[in-house]
Amino acid sequence: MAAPGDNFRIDSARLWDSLMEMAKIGPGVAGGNNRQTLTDADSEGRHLFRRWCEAAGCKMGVDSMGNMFATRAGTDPEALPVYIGSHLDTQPTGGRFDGVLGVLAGLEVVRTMNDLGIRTKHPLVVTNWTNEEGARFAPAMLASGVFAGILTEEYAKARTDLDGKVFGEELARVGWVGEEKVGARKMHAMFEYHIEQGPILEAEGKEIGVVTHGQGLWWLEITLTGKAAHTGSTPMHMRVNAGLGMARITERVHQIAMSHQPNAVGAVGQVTVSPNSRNVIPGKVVFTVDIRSPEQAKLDTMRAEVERAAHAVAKELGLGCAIEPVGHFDPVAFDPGLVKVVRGAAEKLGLSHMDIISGAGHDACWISRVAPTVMIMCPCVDGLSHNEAELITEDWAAKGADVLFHAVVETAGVVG
Ligand code: HGY
Ligand code: MN
Ligand code: MN
Repeated sequence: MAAPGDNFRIDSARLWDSLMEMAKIGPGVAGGNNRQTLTDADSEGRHLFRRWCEAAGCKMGVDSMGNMFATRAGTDPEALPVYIGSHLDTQPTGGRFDGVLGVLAGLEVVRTMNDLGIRTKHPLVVTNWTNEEGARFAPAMLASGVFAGILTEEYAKARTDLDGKVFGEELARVGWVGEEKVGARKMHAMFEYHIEQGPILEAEGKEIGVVTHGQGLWWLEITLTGKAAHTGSTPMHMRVNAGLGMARITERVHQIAMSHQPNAVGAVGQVTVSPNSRNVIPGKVVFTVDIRSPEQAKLDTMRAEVERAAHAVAKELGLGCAIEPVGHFDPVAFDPGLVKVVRGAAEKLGLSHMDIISGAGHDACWISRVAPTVMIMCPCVDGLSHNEAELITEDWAAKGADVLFHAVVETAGVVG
């Protein structure tokens, strides 16, 4: 027997329109987005989000890391808020839904509550976390990591991009240094709704992912130092080729991940070759290894194996080798009580669902250290993400937002 409100649904067309409107800001070259953190495009997207939130009656707060918090008042000002957050920044060749779906679905929950005249005991706070992607300024989940007390604000603001721009200066340049002390806010709960960014839900024909865990991650930045020399006149036995070293280590990273199947991954994503000239043997290569697993022991073993392999290759080729961890978080278990609420919402709505472990990292992984946190996922086409062709259907987007709506209503408590 349906209880009052069980038939409430968000406004699917309004959510989709907002996603398409936001996607016009910081367009990519192939239909996706390039709205990297603390660029003018990121700032333009933030202003649009602020306008939408204020039009929905929310009060916007911003902290010293640029994290944005749009508050819809509850009936009990003493009650800690329920947060609904994700990120508006994208990869350089990002999709239109990674992160954005979670922020705008949070706004849609507020808009739907306004439409239905729903009042909640706990306030709601729709959140945009600064620099989730870590593409421009490593590591990923930078501002949520500072909020959770894992990273210091000083470390974060000193991070530089490949052009040498400094995070703290860019945050000031775009005008998003807020008044609030980062991390001062306390939470009753936090929800993050996100596309899966993997193929499981679509392959299994499930509409909802109930995210029980997030896998852990290491980002290791490896610097190989050889000798730049002429590619034509330098005999092979006299070369000290940093590019060859990077290639061999890239292959070893792949082999190490494959040796830890079924749930380990590894790749090299970012490579800076110098002098990066067609007819010069690379004298120096700086590259980032990304390894992940939901199992702590496996993750730590892979890190040790990658470091051993890198030093062995460097020794073989006579290269200098320095390894710096530039990103890390352990596998995370989300709040079992909230996982149950999300699963119950999917069941109440009659949506097919399955428990899933998040392959990607998310702000929720850090926030779970300071508040009960859970994630909800919707499928994405071919599991493709961090690619401009990233795609979801309006139906998938709406069904996940309906689960978010019902889970938030249950957690925030409806009054009157
Ligand atoms: O790297 C990640 O997993 C996230 O997309 N930033
Ligand atoms: Mn994301
Ligand atoms: Mn991402």
